[in-house]
Amino acid sequence: MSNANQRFVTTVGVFTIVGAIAAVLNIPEFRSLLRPSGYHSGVSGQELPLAPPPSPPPPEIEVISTVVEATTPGWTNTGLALQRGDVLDIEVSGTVLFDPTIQEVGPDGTPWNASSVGHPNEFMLPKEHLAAVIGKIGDRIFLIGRHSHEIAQSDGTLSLGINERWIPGAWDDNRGTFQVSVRRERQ
Ligand SMILES: [Ca+2]
Repeated sequence: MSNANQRFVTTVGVFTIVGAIAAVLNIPEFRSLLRPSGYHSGVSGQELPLAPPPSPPPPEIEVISTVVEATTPGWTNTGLALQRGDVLDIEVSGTVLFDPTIQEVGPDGTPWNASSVGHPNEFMLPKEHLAAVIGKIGDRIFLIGRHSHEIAQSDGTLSLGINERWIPGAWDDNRGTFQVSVRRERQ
C-alpha cells in the first residue's frame, strides 16, 4: 500500500470512530447518563429541576362560636363539618335552669344522673349528669360538660344538646343559654 493510500485509510478510520462516538452521544438514554443528577427532561425536552419531596399540609384549623338554648328541644346542629380524625377542643360557659325546683346549673350539669331521678330511659346519656352539655357526631353521643377534647370517630356534623329528659314538654320550663366555642384541627 502506498503512503497516500495509508493516509486515506487512516483518515477514514478516524472519521468512522468520531462518527460512532457522535452517534452514541446522540442516543437519549446515553445522554441522560451524562447529565448531573437532580435533573430530568420535561415534556418539551427542557431540563427541569426535580420537585422537592412533598411535605405534609399544615393543620387546617377552624373555630366557631355558637349557643345552645335550654328551651330548644333535641339537638342543635352547629353546621361544623367534620372528617374522621379531626381533633376538637370544646369550651362551654353559661348557666341554665332546667327544672324550676332546683337552682341553675353550669355546663357540667347537676350532681345527679338519670337513675338518681328514676328516668333511666329518657336521657341520651343516662350515666352522665342531668343537664350537662352533650355532643353528637354521626351516631356517637358523648359528654362535653365545661370542656371536652374529642377526636371525631367518623365523618359528620357536630350537634350539641343538653342531657335533659328527651320527651315532649320537658324543655318548656327551661331557661338560659350555654355559650360554646369549638376549635377543630384537621391533621
Ligand atoms: Ca326541664
